[in-house]
Amino acid sequence: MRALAAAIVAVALLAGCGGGGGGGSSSVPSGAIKVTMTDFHFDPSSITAPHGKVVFFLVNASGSLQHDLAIRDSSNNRIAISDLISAGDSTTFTVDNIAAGDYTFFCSQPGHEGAGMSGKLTVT
Ligand SMILES: [Cu+2]
Repeated sequence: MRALAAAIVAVALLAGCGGGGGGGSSSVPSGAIKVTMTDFHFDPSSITAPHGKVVFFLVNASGSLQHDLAIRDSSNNRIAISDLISAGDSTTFTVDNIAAGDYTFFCSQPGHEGAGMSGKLTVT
């Protein structure tokens, strides 16, 4: 009975979060782009963002591996990299002053990009 009541409360809280805001470390900050990392994939794998400051909310939903999110420009210069995120954790990753252009985002852990952890970032 108690578990059922807790589940109902949880559902009610989730439903209440739709309007923006709501605390808790697992909620997506306002204006942030949520990116879920698994072994070995980013979801979404194609992101469009306005130039300037871009805030990512990274969720590592993999079974056990650590992942990060690095960004390189079309000249293959790495312009930003997030902290390494453990399985089950999430973090906010802010990139300041990103210019319009086409970028690649990828996981910098050995072998991960080759296994499929990359995507396209289009900054407008
Ligand atoms: Cu990775």
